[in-house]
Amino acid sequence: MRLNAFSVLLFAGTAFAALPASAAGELNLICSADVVICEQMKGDFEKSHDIKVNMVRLSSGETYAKIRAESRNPKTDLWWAGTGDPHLQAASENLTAEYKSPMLGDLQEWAQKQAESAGYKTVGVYAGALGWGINTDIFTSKGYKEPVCWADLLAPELKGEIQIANPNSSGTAYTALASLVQIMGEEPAFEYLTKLNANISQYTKSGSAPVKAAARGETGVGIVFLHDAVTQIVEGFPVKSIAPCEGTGYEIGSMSIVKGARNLENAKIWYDWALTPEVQSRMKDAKSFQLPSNKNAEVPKEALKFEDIKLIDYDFVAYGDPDRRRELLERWDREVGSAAN
Ligand code: S7P
Repeated sequence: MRLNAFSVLLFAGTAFAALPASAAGELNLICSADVVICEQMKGDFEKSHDIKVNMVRLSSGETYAKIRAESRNPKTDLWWAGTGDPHLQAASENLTAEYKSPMLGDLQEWAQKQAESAGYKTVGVYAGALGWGINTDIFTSKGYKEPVCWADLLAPELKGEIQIANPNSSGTAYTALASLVQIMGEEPAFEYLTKLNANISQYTKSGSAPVKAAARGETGVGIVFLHDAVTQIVEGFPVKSIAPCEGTGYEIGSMSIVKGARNLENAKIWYDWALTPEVQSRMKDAKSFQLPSNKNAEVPKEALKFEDIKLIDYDFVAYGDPDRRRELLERWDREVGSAAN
């Protein structure tokens, strides 16, 4: 059969009409995990969908600030990954949109709870516990004692040997701040952080930077998520991961659709896709070793098991509250950040 110009147009129009309006186009994405997994996710998604992903990598606190600043004219459609607290803070300020993915029922209880507590304006995509990674070569050559408890990080011999991120920009560091407040109580936690400041050489912008610095021998200790320390171990660096003896906090890494997203249907397509077991099982290929939220996803053999770590009952509702965030960060700036070297 030969098609004339009219029938081609008619055919094209019919075919186009049969597709969902969102089957092509763009998606403006902020990714708050490590850049390697961000690139893998973007690549995999673009291979399997006719949607171009415009991605930027920003730390969790930076993303929250950007989404807030753009709330009247959102430029971002979807925020994938990053610690759950700022996602909850964004949800409670109505900066993110309610969406109940058909995948919800396949998720772990902690991921469903995260969604429920935020009126389905966010959802859990992975989980990981906080701790630190030490450079074992530095510890051996300098004869330092391995810190196994938060209290050990105050040892005078560790002066200038520790890095942690700034909790204003980094979700990892905000999790550390909120965890210490929950473990010790607010006054003792700030006393502790003031003392710890003497041993901190740098407050980095990104959460995983401290353990990357430790891996390369630029610092002895990086306070980070334990899975970020495991990544460096798997890369072959002389790093050991340590979960603090007093107990520690954890993250529910989350995902949210921005309210007023210009590419809403595409954002939903990514959202459902990112919750599938296939996608979550691929995270380990980017050496991303968090615990996946889909019950049917493969748990990487390198992932640290929550049962082996003394975890606190992290209060996501209280520390995911925007006012609580503001209070803690203002106090941190006054008492710790302003005194930093
Ligand atoms: O690297 C993976 C990971 O630790 O990065 C996220 C975290 O928010 C890092 O970004 P920040 O700079 O905001 O700290 C975590 O959610 C994730 O597990």
